[in-house]
Amino acid sequence: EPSNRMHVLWSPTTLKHDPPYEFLNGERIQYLESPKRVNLILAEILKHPARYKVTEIPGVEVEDEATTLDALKQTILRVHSEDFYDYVRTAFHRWTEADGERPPVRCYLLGRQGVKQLSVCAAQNGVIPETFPHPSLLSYGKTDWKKSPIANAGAYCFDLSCAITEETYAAVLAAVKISLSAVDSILSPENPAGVFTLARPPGHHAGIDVCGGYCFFNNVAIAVRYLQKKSEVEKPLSCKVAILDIDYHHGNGTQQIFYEDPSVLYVSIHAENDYPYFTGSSEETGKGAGEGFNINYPLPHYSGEVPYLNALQSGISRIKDYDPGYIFVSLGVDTYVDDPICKFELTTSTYHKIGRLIRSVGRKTIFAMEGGYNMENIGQNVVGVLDGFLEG
Ligand code: OKP
Ligand code: ZN
Repeated sequence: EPSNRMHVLWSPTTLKHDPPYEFLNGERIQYLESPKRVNLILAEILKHPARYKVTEIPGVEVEDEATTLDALKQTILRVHSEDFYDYVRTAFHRWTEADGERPPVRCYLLGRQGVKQLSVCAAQNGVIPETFPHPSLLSYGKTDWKKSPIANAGAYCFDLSCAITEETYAAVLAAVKISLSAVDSILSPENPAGVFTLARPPGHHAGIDVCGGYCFFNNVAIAVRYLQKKSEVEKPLSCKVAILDIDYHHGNGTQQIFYEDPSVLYVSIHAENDYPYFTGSSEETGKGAGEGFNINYPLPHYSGEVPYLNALQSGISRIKDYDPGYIFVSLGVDTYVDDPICKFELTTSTYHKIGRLIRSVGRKTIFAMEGGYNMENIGQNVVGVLDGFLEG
């Protein structure tokens, strides 16, 4: 008999990733994907101990047993390339140690008085790209961009939102660990109907060998592979999984990872003509054996509850037809009417309805935190979805 308390997993180590800024419309602004988001959601969840069982997951320290770290790495490598993994792991230290003593990398301000050295340096700001070794520019083949830490950033990022600070690697590993613990939890004898991974950085934009959109490792994709491997031992080849991505933005990374895989159905509802601008069309339906197992619902800007729930009903009926063993929900609440960077018009009451609809599929469900940037309502909106699921 499934327990009706939802398990919530989080880790204080995820709060350590805290880059100072990002760019929006060419302007430097405060980093929107901030640690505060987790604190606000957690505070809201802790108000309801009868419905949520909260567990703190310890982070992985670099000094941790080599075997623990290696097992985690091998699990991540089922999704990401090793070159990319090594970029995320080493970028900060490669860059700041490039010239010997730290911090050697300084920023300069070009002003009317000439070049002025600033006190700010890369050690605080984190590693972000400065140039992009674009494939069409590499035809000479004699200059090795891999030697340059800064060119590496350009090669492994598709935007400027993924600064790698000294603490970033620890935080992204903790996010992966939370995601794997959620799988362990849903397969445990306690058998909860739902688990929520309150992790950050988010994951759905992270592709096989590229980060972007605040995402480094694709938490959901890694957890899906881990679940499939774990359940394969008991029931060979029986583990079909559906991913329902309800973040405002298209999960280009998740789509890429499973595009040719019929064992994972990816369904996304997102804004059309919006970030990341190069994926998310309804004509992207999968490839090869995966044809028909990728379903996109792009909706116009300013869509509200009615078109949103229509798309969700349709997506949910496709998921029911697919008949997965498990559902992962990439849960973004940046669809909220007052989100600072998004243009949908959902209200807090819509989130309850979304949760209830997800429960109607009747499958074990792992909710994974993705986006949502309105600090006044993020807690209520996330708990709205989870409460709706619990109320069924
Ligand atoms: C991440 B998630 C454009 C800035 C866009 C990135 C948005 C990432 C959203 N210049 N910022 O899906 O909520
Ligand atoms: Zn988003």
